[in-house]
Amino acid sequence: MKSNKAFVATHWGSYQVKIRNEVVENVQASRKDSNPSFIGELLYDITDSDYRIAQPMVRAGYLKGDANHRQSRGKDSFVPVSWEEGLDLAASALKNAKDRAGNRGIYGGSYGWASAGRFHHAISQVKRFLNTIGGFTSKVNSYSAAAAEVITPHVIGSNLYNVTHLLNLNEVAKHGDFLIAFGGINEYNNQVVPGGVVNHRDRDAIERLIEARTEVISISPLRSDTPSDLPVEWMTPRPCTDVAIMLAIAHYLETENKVDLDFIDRYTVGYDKFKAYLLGRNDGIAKDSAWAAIVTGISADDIKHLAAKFSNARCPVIQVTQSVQRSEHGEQSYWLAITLAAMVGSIGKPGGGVGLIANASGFSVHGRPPFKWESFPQGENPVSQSIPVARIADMLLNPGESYTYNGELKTYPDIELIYWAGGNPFHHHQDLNKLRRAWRKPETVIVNESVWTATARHADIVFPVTTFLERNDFVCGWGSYISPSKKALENYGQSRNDFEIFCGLAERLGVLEEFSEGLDEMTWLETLYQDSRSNAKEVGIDLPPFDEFWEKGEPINFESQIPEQDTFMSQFRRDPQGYPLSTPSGKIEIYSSTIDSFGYSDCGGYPQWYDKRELLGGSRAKDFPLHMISHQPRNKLHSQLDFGKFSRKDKTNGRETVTLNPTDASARGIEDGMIVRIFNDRGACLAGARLSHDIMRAVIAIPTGAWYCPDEVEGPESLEYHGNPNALTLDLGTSSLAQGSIAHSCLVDIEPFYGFTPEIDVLLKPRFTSSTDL
Ligand SMILES: Nc1nc2c(c(=O)[nH]1)N[C@H]1C(S)=C(S)[C@@H](COP(=O)(O)OP(=O)(O)OC[C@H]3O[C@@H](n4cnc5c(=O)[nH]c(N)nc54)[C@H](O)[C@@H]3O)O[C@H]1N2
Ligand SMILES: Nc1nc2c(c(=O)[nH]1)N[C@H]1C(S)=C(S)[C@@H](COP(=O)(O)OP(=O)(O)OC[C@H]3O[C@@H](n4cnc5c(=O)[nH]c(N)nc54)[C@H](O)[C@@H]3O)O[C@H]1N2
Ligand SMILES: [Mo]
Repeated sequence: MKSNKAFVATHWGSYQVKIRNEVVENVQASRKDSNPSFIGELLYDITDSDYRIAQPMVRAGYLKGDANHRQSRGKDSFVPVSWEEGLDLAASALKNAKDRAGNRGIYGGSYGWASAGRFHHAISQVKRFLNTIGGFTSKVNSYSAAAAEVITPHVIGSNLYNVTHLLNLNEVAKHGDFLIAFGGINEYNNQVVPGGVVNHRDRDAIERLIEARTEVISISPLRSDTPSDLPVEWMTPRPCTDVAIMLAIAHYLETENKVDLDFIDRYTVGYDKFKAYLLGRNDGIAKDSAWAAIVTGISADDIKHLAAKFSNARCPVIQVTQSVQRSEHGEQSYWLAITLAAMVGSIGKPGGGVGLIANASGFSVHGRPPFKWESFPQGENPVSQSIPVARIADMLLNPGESYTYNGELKTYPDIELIYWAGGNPFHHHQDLNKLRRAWRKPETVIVNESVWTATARHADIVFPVTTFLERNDFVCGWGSYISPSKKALENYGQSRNDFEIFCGLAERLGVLEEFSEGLDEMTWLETLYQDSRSNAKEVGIDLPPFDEFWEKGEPINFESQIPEQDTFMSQFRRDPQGYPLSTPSGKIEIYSSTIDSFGYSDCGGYPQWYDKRELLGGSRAKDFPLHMISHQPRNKLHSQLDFGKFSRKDKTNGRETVTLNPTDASARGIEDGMIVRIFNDRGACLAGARLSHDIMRAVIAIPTGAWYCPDEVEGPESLEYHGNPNALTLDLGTSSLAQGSIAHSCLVDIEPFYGFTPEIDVLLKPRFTSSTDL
């Protein structure tokens, strides 16, 4: 292919790309996108040979079969091998793992965002493959919102992702008059929608909010968490104290007789138990604004003022981002947000109520099509064992130990082999020093990757995969669009699609027919599309036949065909007996006897405040007096394409940029642009300082996504060179209930770094050894 054009689709938008001599020459967002994401700029660097993996690779110590080879994992050189050799080695490692530990000994949770296509979805690919060979230990829930995912079904009887449309910002602009946004309304997070997006509509909704003059309160440590042209009142409680603000509002409503008792009576259970806690009848502590002032650092008057406005609004709305629950006891903020909306009786009203994981990922403006988009079927997993996703390091370090999860007492399995495709645990997991230790447990680690991420560098066998520019697929996110994604480039080097890699392994393990069903890429695509088209037809939506869709080669918008949808909450509001919720009581559970019966000391029967290990104002803050927020990166998706020019231009002196308040900076002799060391007793990383008044005092913020680049030292004395905040974060579960990630609960300190500034070698190729030199 000398020069060609193709339409490709990603989690952050659809683009027309022009290719010349196998290099991306031009990237043009779809004409159907009213507010395209700038992340598309990263596509220019997708074939950069400095970062791509060109050939299957095996770690030298592993290939030699050293008895203590696991100790050098992550530090070793790699030996380029042929596909035959690599696949043979991986197939026999899988066989050996099964023999030694059974299929439970294979960890295939393989969490990650991978790419957006329905067929080449790496996680579906790896799971289907492992299922065909007898199954694997899997994972439940996400890093994004585990606490919310587990608590929400107990409280309103629904899967979290079925209730993201409970609150639509367009409806808020139409009907709502007062919105409290915990975690803000972050525009740049809305660039990304899981599974793809064609038209970014959040800007539209923001403009409607501006026009409607809806009063918005943003509760967040960063001013930039709301669009600069949206007038908001910015409140800055200490991070991870949102629950205290919510409790004080609830206390105000109760003591000022502002609770909608009819609503409470008809639609909820257990308010009395919660009320006794609010008033301090059990513990002698009223959760009033004076109490909340001590916890949050916001004055009691300001909290009361906020509560008064909330209670007097015609249609008050409360929304919580995922960030708010990605912290210790994260379950409570979601439970309380629902409780507050119930107390003012606005749940189920048009434009009112509660928005869960409301603003990020465009959830609240896209809605979901009323039928199922088919994707590459994962099959059935014969192994029933799974772990909460963020407990991976605990699992590896503590085989046989027990832990709690959502009412169950479970045991960590003994893992012999990890297979990862489509994620970057050495980006996404907390306390990466701990993960480095844990990662030595299995005998074999296999990773499919297109680039030399830290995870690829911590593998024994690395299979090079194509990117979405090198294969055919289609994408359909949560909106009313379906977009083709066409092969624009030849496969980079010897890379293959995940599908072909798994076909190669399946063949060696005698299950090829079962895995592939004898179909190739285009036949799978056609099958998945036609099955989805039949699903759409059942609800009266007409999509063109596959050939027509594929030949046209452009996104289709079927919005005009989507029937008006009643949310289950508005049905419940209209007729609570006719449309009960799927909770034990059929109502909103302000008190859950189910959760109470679990007997957890860190998540009881009604929403409440629990003291936290890492909190400003707490005892640990004497040693580490700054709270570190590690938020999503604005200019990329997590760690993807971090090496690209568009990601690098926001770095400072080549390292991730950390934002801090000038007062905190000057107290430490830190100037704008300086290289700094962020540290605590779990680890340290370097970063480039940026001073700003748009961040509250005693808080620093550093985006995630800088490829992890640790030194050889491990543990608290280690230094990460590139600015990866997970060198510092705490690896504990949200609570005994959900065991979710608590990335945002993290205290640190920061100082100027005057030492020799080390090279960021994760951006250099790993060391290679030729097989003859072994
Ligand atoms: N401190 C802190 N940590 C966090 C968070 C935080 O807020 N703070 N947020 C958390 C959240 S919400 C999330 S969702 C996670 C995200 O964590 P991840 O989803 O693991 O991050 P990504 O960088 O998207 O990793 C995807 C990887 O898949 C690879 N990939 C892409 N396409 C393909 C493909 O077709 N095949 C294969 N085999 N590989 C492919 C990419 O190259 C990339 O390396 O991070 C979590 N970590
Ligand atoms: N550009 C871009 N967009 C993305 C992603 C990406 O990688 N890049 N990732 C996507 C994914 S996987 C997810 S899960 C979503 C995540 O969506 P979120 O979880 O909402 O995103 P974050 O960026 O972690 O946090 C948003 C803001 O919350 C504030 N915040 C943090 N802790 C607290 C707290 O305790 N209280 C309050 N009130 N505010 C707090 C911080 O100031 C932060 O900037 O974003 C998605 N959108
Ligand atoms: Mo996420």
